[in-house]
Amino acid sequence: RSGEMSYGARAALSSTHPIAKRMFTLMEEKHTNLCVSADVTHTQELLELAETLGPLICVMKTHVDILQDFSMDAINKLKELSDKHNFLIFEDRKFADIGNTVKHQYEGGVYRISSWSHIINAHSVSGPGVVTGLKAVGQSLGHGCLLIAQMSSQGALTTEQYTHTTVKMADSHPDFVFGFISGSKVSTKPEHVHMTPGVQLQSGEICSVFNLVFNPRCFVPRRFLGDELGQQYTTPEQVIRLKGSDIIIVGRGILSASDRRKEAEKYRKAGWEAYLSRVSL
Ligand code: 6AU
Repeated sequence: RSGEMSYGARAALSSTHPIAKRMFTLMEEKHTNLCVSADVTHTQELLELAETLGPLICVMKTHVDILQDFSMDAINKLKELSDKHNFLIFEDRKFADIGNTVKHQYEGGVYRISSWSHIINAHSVSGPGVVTGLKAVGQSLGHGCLLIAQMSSQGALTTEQYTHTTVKMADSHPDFVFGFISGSKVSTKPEHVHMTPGVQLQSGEICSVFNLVFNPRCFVPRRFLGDELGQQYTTPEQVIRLKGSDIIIVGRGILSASDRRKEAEKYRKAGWEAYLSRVSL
């Protein structure tokens, strides 16, 4: 079962997509299954994150449409840092339209995502045309796509049937789709990569006096709480060891810390140790 195979062994399978191969290989080399979600609004901060956290991560996930000062110059610097520190770039664009539209969105516009992002993701809701459209642009560039099979947010419409159909869609496009965004392992194929958002280490919250008085929910561990806008959190240990996912995606867990590098190292260690305990089961 894929849960018991090492990342290295999965990289070596002949059916593993080149991007997944690269990912599994660098994960094994750098001892990391941490993807940082660089949800910042200025390019300088994005580049600082890439420089300081680069050695600790396997993937840097971006939302370039929240940058106030997006420029191709900044993107070129990000590309240099991805080479320097050996991590992959994942633009979390969540394509979700008909094939012809997503093709243009991926290739053109202001961001020209296909010219710099190794990885993109897409919702499967519009049917397989979304993959065909994206593949027409990304495949020849050697890029890969993740399908969103489950979402971390409260009330998400990704039912069991939806997830199942999404996995089948991925199976029909092994030359472009190499894995999933999901809360748990949804595919039994060891060549598929599973990346999970909604991760925080903290399992309890130190309540302020104000919260003790006015917010009884502060007695509930933070991972059950989320962020007031529907996000829900689980821990690296749960995600990697119990749910059988491969990569933890962490945004605010790291970004809101005063020492981001130190915090990222905690997540890298927690994710890696959970992986080691899983493969030695
Ligand atoms: O750690 P957070 O909560 O600060 O950030 C989580 C990141 C955000 C979301 O846009 C993204 O992960 N995300 C996704 C992705 C990666 O596709 C899917 C999902 O279901 N939930 C989720 O939070 O940048």
